[in-house]
Amino acid sequence: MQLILGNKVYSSWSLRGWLLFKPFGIAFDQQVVPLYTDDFEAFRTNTFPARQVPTLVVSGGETPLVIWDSLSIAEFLHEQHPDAGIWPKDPAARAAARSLCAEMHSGFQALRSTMPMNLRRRYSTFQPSEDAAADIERVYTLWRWARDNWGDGGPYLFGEQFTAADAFFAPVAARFRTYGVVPDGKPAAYVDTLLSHPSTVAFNRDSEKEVWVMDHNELEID
Ligand SMILES: N[C@@H](CCC(=O)N[C@@H](CS)C(=O)NCC(=O)O)C(=O)O
Repeated sequence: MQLILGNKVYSSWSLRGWLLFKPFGIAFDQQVVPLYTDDFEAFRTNTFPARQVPTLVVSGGETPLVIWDSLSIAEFLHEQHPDAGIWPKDPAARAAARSLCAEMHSGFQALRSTMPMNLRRRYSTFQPSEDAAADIERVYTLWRWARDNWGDGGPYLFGEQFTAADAFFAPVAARFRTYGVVPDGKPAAYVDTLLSHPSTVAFNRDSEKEVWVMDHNELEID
């Protein structure tokens, strides 16, 4: 299986894709293709019909299988490795985890557009817009709700085991660090948990070797 990723500094969906493999011990090869470059256009041509990263290419069949969306990758890996713990075992928790991922996938527009992931930067003067602040509050609400209902036995949203829901929120934690968003209480501990997970740390370490700069992901503030 080859996982095609964008620049690790900037690509939040690539971090999600990475965290669907690494924490679960699922083996994969990776290829990093910098976003919005000729190489990215070549990736689109060569990996039809994928348009975005992360994209998973599964070889071994008559033709390679192309899976080009993080939720589809999560479901495919869960089918291949049902005991890996990608989704919680309990059906109610599993449905909740899927709902959290789906909301991350389709919502949080203000947070995603005005606070682009940038693992290199730390801003001290950033002020979220009203809409972004509402998204941030919604994130806290969802984290508290999941942890209050299922999080008792451990540091993750569903307790002891890191799941896809944690993978989907890890880039949000990275944004909070970059933009100086400091939650109170339990959400703060959860941000630390996500950022100190060995697989997040490994992704971050890889990102430090990258030299590409995407101007539209760089804010003109301190
Ligand atoms: N729905 C996709 C979103 C992926 C996505 O937006 N990827 C960005 C990089 S973070 C991308 O490939 N952007 C290039 C483009 O849209 O042209 C998923 O869940 O994987």
